[in-house]
Amino acid sequence: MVSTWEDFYAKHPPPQDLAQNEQALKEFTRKHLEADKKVVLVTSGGTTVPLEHNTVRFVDNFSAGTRGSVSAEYFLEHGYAVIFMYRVKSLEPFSRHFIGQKFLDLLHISENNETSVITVLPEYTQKVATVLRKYREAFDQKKLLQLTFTSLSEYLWLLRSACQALAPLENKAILYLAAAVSDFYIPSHEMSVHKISSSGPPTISLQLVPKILAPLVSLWVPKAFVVSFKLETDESLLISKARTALNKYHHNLVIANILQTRKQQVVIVSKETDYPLSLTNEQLDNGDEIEQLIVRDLVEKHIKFIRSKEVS
Ligand code: PAZ
Repeated sequence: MVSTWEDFYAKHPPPQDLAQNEQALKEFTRKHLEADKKVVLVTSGGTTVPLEHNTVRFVDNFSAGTRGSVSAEYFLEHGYAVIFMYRVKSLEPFSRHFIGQKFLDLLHISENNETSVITVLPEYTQKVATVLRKYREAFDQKKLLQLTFTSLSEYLWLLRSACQALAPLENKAILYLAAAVSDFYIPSHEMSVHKISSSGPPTISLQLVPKILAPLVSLWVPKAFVVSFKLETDESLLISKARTALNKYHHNLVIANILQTRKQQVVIVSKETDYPLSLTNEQLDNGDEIEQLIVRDLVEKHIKFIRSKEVS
């Protein structure tokens, strides 16, 4: 059985920090609306579906947050203000360059009169400086707002609030929905309160998540430029599924990708056309990022979209 999106919101309470996030969203979008800036909402990372109310176990969706965090940086470079809505502990713009041990490898420690002096190794100084400058500019000039979710329900509540805040920007807003959102969930009233016992194999019944693109496109941000992503593992289904989504939800674009090749190739699918964007093996080895091509392509399309609305 599929419940409606209204049902989902009625049966799942909002996250505790929603009011605070809504305030931040309101201030951010108001500032950029007044400055006549374009704003993009980038969703990134996977949602969890808890199996218990006191959650010990959950079903997760695959996504490292690379697509979203890299794209957010390129949108900033193109002059967009960015709302980056991401899964807790997935990759974030700027800090993604220095994750894990890589960060410690950048540093040098020397002892000086019992004082430890830590510096960036000379061979990395330029890279750190470049990233740091962009990071400071984005935050000091309030061009980047970061908000987090973990579970499917938190994601859906925050997404709706972000859309409500973006609606006044009309066609100046892009929705770039790169998060990997679960298609299945356990309704709140069917979920075990405590940790499921392991004394026997559990029977877990998942329901379909209502398709949130429907109200998003038709009700929440009907004037925005909406881009969804389609991830498949079977190449023969990719384009047909992307097109089906476009015909069903009437949004602007689907970016289709295959799990194993997603960093090297995507297909940009609109109602009329589809074409690949790709990197050669050499470009990939050099550290080029396919998100640079994706964002450049979208920015051009967004400019045309805004112009088309001005003349019509
Ligand atoms: O986050 P990541 O770079 O590891 O992966 C990106 C992605 C594959 C999750 C994204 O490009 C995507 O396709 N998102 C939508 C997934 C879906 O069909 O639900």
